[in-house]
Amino acid sequence: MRIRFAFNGEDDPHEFRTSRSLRVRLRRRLSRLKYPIWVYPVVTLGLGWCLYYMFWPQPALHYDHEEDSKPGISPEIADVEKREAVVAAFKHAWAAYERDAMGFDEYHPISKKGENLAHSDGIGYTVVDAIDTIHLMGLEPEYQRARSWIDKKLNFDQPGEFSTFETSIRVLGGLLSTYYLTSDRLFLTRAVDLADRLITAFDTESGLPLPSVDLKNRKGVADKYAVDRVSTAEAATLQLEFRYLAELTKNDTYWYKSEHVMSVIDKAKLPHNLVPIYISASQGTFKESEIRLGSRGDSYYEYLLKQYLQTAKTESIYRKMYMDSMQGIHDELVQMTPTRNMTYIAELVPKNWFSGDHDYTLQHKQDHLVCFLAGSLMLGATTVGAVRKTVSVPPQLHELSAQGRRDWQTGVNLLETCMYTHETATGLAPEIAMFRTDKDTTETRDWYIKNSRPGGPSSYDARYMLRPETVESLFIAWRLTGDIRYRDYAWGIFTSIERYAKLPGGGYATVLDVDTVPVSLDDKQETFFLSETLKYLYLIFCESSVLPLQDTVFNTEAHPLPVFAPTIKPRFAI
Ligand code: DMJ
Repeated sequence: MRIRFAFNGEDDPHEFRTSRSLRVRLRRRLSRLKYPIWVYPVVTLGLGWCLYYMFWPQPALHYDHEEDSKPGISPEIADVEKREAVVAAFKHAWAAYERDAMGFDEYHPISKKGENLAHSDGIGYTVVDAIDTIHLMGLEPEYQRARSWIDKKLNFDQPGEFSTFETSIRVLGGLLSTYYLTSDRLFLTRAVDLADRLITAFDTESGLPLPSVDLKNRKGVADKYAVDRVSTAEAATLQLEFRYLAELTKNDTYWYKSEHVMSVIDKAKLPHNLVPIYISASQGTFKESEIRLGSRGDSYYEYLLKQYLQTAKTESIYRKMYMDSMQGIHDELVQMTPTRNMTYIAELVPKNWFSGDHDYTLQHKQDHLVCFLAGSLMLGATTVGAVRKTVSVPPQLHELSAQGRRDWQTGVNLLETCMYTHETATGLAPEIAMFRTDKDTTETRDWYIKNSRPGGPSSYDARYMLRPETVESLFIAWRLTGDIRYRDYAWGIFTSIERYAKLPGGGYATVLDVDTVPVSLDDKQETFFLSETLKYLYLIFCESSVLPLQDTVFNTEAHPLPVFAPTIKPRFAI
């Protein structure tokens, strides 16, 4: 039987009867409905909308860069022109932010909008993170405008939850480095105001800082999902900033509160001297969690070395902690691929979650973040691992201890692996690389991106979010070796960024899949692109006398701070 609604007399009477009885049945059904009829389509549409946003890949900008954005710069061009090209890239990114989102914490370059981190005004995330790069690049009008915003508009009296770690490394770090570079007291005054608010995060049973702070109400805020949980790297990556501020102001509270964290972690660390990524804020003991040099683990190791260097190698406790942990990394995490013998740093994953037995299994995964370690190992080899006060450029074998030689070699090899992960369709490296352990593999690369295939739907691991870690290590490697190869690598990465992440209308955006061309872009220009990636690229093409490594420590956000002989007596010592 055909069923259809018939509303005009020309239709067949049989059909009319059928449709009339259907309408009666429908009316009866409708009268039995629990809610008014309009509720049902509204709820269905609402549900559909939610599912769409939860599971459907978000619309991204598809932009075919092949046609109009060839790098346009021949490989033979001089270093000074390369440096100028990096400055032009910085201006392209900054001008778009200034035009569309000045003062907002973060920038979305495709929608051309700014966004703040909390339900309050911005706290200078982008402006303060970028201002020392602006100053270094000699961009005077831009510098004056950014300074004026910090002078007139920046206000830390903001309610909401601000990450203790991110605010310390980006905002406190940016203020302190700009003070160091310019001696302008505006930056110091602002740094003290911010630090006095941040320091309240350390008021916990163990003295470890809570992950967030309400800056207005001067109160630490616990992790919403696991109240007692603190990230190890986040707790142990504030010390350079607070120690320098303590030295400048002679207020030793900044020093002792941040130093105490190091003693808590030292007491809790495991026999191999490596640290799980989570620690208990109340107990000061490690929680069963991954051990890795990637997210939430990385800068703990970075700051061990840098705390030793910051105070002119006067605090041997950090030298010891650094050396012990590098031994642990070599014993437990350093791996080599079976076909191309590429060195990478694997992770340890708990076998029995929540058991607290710290029994682990190896996972052959390396975050892009891990690439900081290549330069850090090389820097460590020429300082902690040196048998003489100064070492040559490049270092000679006899100038390094056995451990120094080992770390140098691992650093050099790891940097080659990081470059190897740039062997993609775009020349950019993914957020996470997995390494093949199978010797008989027929694949061309002995690493891969999980859940991703070129041209297919991209996974989180496949993205390049304008991160700096490889160029950071290339910068250190260039300074320590003078090997032109590292400048060439850096230039290659820069031209890929220009080609694939640059937006013609201004700004740069995250590439969603490094292995798929034409690329799709995500609407985000991370602040570390301005403070780190472009700064390190710029410095690679500068003379080595600009911020020389022996006088400068770069905080984890690439903010340069000075090496100094401390006047405050450390309490945590061997
Ligand atoms: C930066 O914010 C810092 O370097 C941090 O330590 C981890 N990495 C991001 C950029 O990738």
